[in-house]
Amino acid sequence: MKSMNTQQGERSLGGWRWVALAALTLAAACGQAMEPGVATVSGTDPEVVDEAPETGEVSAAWKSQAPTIVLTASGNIAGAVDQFRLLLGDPLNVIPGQQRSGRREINWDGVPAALTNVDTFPGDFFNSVDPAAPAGRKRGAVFTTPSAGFRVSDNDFADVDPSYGDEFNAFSLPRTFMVAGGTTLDATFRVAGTDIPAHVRGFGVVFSDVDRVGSAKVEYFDKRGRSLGVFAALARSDASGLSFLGVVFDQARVARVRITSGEAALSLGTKDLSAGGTADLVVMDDYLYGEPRRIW
Ligand SMILES: [Ca+2]
Ligand SMILES: [Ca+2]
Ligand SMILES: [Ca+2]
Repeated sequence: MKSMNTQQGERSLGGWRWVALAALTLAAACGQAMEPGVATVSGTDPEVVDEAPETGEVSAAWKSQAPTIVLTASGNIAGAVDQFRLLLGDPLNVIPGQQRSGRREINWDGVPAALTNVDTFPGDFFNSVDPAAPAGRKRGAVFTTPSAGFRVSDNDFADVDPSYGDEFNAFSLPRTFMVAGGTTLDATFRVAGTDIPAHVRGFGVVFSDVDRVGSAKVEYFDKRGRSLGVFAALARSDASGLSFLGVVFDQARVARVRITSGEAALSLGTKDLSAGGTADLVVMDDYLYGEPRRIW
């Protein structure tokens, strides 16, 4: 990325693409979801960058606003998810406390049966601060929602409405995730296993059954609450119905993400757009994010 001087570079690799952005050259586009493959960045501020992102011949302005990488894919997303893992870095961290590098992941598949297929999945399940809790519950991500709660499913939500079993698919089997009674949630970060506020380099999410571009999107915010941009997932493009959206910044600066998953809440009798309904219903699977680092 260090040699990139144009305002936007893009290349497609095997059905998915990544887009590198020079934030300083892009017009602000607060609050607007991007078109497929066309990324936008808004609200970046040189003050939030406290170190030069790259070596080499770069302008002062460039140093202050390094590129953002947006990775979008639909259909067979496995390669894109692997590429996103590389962008976030190895290893996959599985122990509490701030690690020097790497990333964290949540695939929901280890959630206990008692917290599966109910609307009471705790938003802080993956950042327990209880010393007695297992390491697997200390991943530094906390979820909040204005809606009723959260639900993890092991049947693609077929127990909510029978039509959902065919509608949705897991990327990692068998469990998927959704807001209960709504479509939006916020994820914030902590030093894993603590209450210490943290931020991450990037965040990505797998969506299932995006029929309309814009119905599934992620907005990124810095530690001061300023938007770093809104990015929309691509529409589904094969029988799996999966889409992936991930954004990586040059350094830890994402203190919060707001995820919108679909246009309506799941409920008995509410059909997807593709099944005679009026709203595009979407659920989620894997979350991948950079190692949460303390906000100073
Ligand atoms: Ca299914
Ligand atoms: Ca899963
Ligand atoms: Ca849908």
